[in-house]
Amino acid sequence: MGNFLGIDSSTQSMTGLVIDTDTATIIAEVSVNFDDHYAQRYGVSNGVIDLGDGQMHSAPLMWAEALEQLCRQLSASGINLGTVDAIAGSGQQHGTVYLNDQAATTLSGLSAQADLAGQIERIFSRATAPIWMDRSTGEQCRQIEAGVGGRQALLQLTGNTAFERFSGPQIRRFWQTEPDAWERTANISLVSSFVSSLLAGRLVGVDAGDGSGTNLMDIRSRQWSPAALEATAPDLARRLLPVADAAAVVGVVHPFWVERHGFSPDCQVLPFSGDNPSSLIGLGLVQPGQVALSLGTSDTLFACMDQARVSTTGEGALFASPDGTHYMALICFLNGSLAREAVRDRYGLDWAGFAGALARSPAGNGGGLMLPWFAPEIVPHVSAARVIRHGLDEGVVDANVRAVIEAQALSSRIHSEWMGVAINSLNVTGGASTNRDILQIFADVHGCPVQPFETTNAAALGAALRAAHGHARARGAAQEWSAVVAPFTSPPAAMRVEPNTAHRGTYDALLASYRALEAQHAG
Ligand code: XUL
Repeated sequence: MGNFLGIDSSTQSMTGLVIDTDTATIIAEVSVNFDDHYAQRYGVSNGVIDLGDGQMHSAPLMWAEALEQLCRQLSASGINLGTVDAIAGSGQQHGTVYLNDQAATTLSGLSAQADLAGQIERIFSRATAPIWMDRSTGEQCRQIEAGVGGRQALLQLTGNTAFERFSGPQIRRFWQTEPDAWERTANISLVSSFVSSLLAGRLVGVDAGDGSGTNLMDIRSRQWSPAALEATAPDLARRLLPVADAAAVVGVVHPFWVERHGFSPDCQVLPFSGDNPSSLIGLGLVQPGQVALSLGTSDTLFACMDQARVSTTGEGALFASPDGTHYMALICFLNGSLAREAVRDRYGLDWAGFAGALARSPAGNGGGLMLPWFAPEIVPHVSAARVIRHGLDEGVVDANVRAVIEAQALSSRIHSEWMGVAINSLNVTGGASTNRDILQIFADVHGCPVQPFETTNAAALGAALRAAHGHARARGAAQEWSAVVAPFTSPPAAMRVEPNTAHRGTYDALLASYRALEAQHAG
């Protein structure tokens, strides 16, 4: 097939990853760190401009500079950009870019004689872009929910209740607080669609994956919802481009990229998606029931779902998958490594000691349970830190170590039930995924095989895979998604941990008692 470039424009950096589908290898991966290059010029720290009062913004012009820098770094790493057949990408979700009526003509008329940022300086109706870390829109969230008939109505319509970080509330706040600049706004882009527009030299629409992080898109029809637009800001329909088909090539790169950076004039551009939907593809989750769990400070669960089901109690976000048919659930358990480390430190263990304690203790822990809320929990909602032990003596080291892991596995099962799809494979990434006793507990609790999984940048890889898929489709040689992702996302089978069927009864009983204990203390 060829070489495909995936670009992830994230909060702190922009990453480019090139895959060669003939050899199924990643042939380049480079990153431009925003603070390293642009801290002075754009006033960013960790990629973010803190404007006070919860307003967290970034600079779209900085992303344009980074895109050129990324191309230079890819070339310097030995990649001939002329061999790239197609480019797709992803952006940090939810951030909004406000463009004036000069944007479309400026983008199409770019000259290769000058740098990109200098030429597009005047296309913005707002110099900065609020991003997902913004916490200034609480009031707007409530107003939008009320405008569509309430919180549950917005949830059912768009797949999510209004979140402060989502695009719709950001847009509404801009309209309310800067009406003059709003009037000068001809188009609103997301981070993802802005970067793909720079490559294509014209305004590219938002894909359904990122569209579902706006509170503006009908999650089932994958079109902007007139009711949600109406509840958000006036004349929004004409400011948003139609939702783009993530799998359809939008055109070739603008000659700017050919002349200045050596891309082929035939190199195709696809719509970009959000970083989480893109990671779904990069983790290989293209069949319902395939799930990945990333064990970090917080544990994050990504799942591929067959239908747009929602959690009525707010236990996760729902996005459309850029594969065009499926949906994804994103569930964040705040007490991940945070809780594992708290237990490890409480008993003066290192990780080897922690693993030993797990290995020595019996499945089901003799019924002993812990609610490991060392910090306020997101899922289930727990407003203040508390650690509850039930049938568990705080003094017994091994049982406490087992209790924290069993709690996390049980909680991940209970709080993914709303997806309405049985988990049939679980890929676990992150530091703790090398511990086979941890994986065994997850396998036993979920009753499915669990595999440790090393990832690079899953969002950038997902984008490169989308580029490969879109390129084949444009040539009339469409491939099944599973065939596209498999060569890059299949963990080695030798590492697989199978569920121990002898433990099924033990964990069924423990699940019931954990559920009851949690119901008593959560909130
Ligand atoms: C998801 C979210 C973050 C950003 C980070 O809803 O807000 O994960 O996408 O880039």
